[in-house]
Amino acid sequence: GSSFSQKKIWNETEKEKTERMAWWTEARFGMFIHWGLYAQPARHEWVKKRERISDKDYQKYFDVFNPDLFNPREWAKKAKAAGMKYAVITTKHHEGFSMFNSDYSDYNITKTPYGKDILKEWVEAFRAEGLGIGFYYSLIDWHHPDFTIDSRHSIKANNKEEYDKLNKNRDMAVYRKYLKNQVKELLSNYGKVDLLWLDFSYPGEFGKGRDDWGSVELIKMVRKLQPKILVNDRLDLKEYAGGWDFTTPEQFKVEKWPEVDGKKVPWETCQTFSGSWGYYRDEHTWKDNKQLLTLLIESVSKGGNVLLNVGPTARGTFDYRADEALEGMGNWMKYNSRSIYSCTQAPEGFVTPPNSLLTYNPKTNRLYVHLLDYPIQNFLMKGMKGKIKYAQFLHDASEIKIGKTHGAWGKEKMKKEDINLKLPVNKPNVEIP
Ligand code: FUL
Repeated sequence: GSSFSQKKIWNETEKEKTERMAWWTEARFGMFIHWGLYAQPARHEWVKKRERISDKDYQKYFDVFNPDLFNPREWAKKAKAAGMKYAVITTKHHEGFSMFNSDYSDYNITKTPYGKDILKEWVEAFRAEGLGIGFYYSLIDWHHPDFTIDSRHSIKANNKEEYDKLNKNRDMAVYRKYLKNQVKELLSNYGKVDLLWLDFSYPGEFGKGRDDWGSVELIKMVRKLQPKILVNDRLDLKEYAGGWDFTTPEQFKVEKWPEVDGKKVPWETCQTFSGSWGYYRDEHTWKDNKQLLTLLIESVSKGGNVLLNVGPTARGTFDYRADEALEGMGNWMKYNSRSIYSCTQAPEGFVTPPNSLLTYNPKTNRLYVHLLDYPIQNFLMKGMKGKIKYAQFLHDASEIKIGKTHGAWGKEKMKKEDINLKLPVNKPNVEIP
C-alpha cells in the first residue's frame, strides 16, 4: 500500500509520466545558475540573512545592478560544450528580487540600471542552443512585506512573543497570492518552460508551514499552464501523485538510488563548485575536476542527474574557475558522453568491481565500466561470465580482450563465473580532467 499515490493532483498514468520526463532522464547533466543582487556583495546568496542586512542597506545593490557583459548566448554555448542538456536559472531567490519583468513587484530587473528583462534574454539564448529551460523560484521571500518572519530569518523570531510582534502586520495570504501571480507570469510569458524548481517549503515553528504556499492550488495551476513541465519536490507534497516529479538531494553524495515508499524515484543532485551558490569572490575551496566528474558518473550509476551550479558575477560573466571546470567536463564528455546520456544504474546482479563505477544504457544494452584507478593489466569482473560479448575502450573504440588471468595467483582469484579484461599495461592516453 502506498500512501503516496492516494492523493491525486494530476491525472496521469505511470507510462505518461515516464514519457513526460524522458528528455530529462536521458539528459543526466544540467547547469544551475544562481544569479541575483547577491552577486554584488559576492559573499554567498544568503548574505542578507547571514549578515542581517536591512532592506534599506540592501537597496544599494538594486540601485547599481547593471551586468553590462551579460551574454547569455555565450553562457549557453559553455553549458552545451560541457555536455549539459538543460539549465535552471534563479528567477527570484530568497532575497526577493525578480530577475524578470513583473506586474506584481517593482523590485525587479527592469527597474534597475540594467533596465531589461534578463530572463527573456536568457530563455531565448538557451533555447537557441537547444537546451532545456528551467526556472528556479524561491518560495521564501525576505523582501515581501507580508512574508512571515520566523527563526530562519531572524534570531528574534524564535520566541513566540517576538514572532507575533514581528509578524503583526504581515499577512501570508497576501504573499501567497503574490507568489501565485509571479509563478503564473513565469509560466505564461516565456513560452514553453520545461522545468520548475521551487525552493523551499519547511514546517515552520509557529506558522502553518507548507500551507503557507498554498501548495496544492499552486501545483494545480502550474500543471494547467504547462502540462509537460517537470516540477521538483521542494513544495513538500510527497504524498501527492502529480505534486512533484523528482527529488533534489543537495550537496551530498548519494549512496543509493533514493526511494519513497519503497519505490525508486527520479532524482537530481544539485552541487556547487565551491561552498556557495551565488558568486563568492573570496572563496577558494573549489572541487577539482576529478571530483566533479566522479560525481556525475556516480550519480548516473545510481540512476540520477547532476545539476552543477555556476554563480555568475555582477557584470554577467562566469568566474574563470567555473570556465575551467566546465571545460574539463567538456573534454571528458566529448569522448565519454555515451556512458552518461540515457544511462542509468546497471541491471540487478551486476557486480561493481573495486575502484570503479558502472553505468548502463538499457536501450542499446551497453555496460560502461568507469575505472577510477587504472588497474595493472588484469581487470576482474566477478559474476559477469556470459553477460559480456565484446569489450572496447570508449575513447577510441579499440578492442579489449576478454581472457584468463595469468599465473597461479590469478587462477585462484578467478572463478568460473568471472571474466577478466586484459588491459594494456599503461593507461592509454585519454583526455581526462
Ligand atoms: C537551498 C537554498 O537555500 C540555497 O541558497 C540554494 O538556492 C540551494 C539550491 O537551495 O535550499
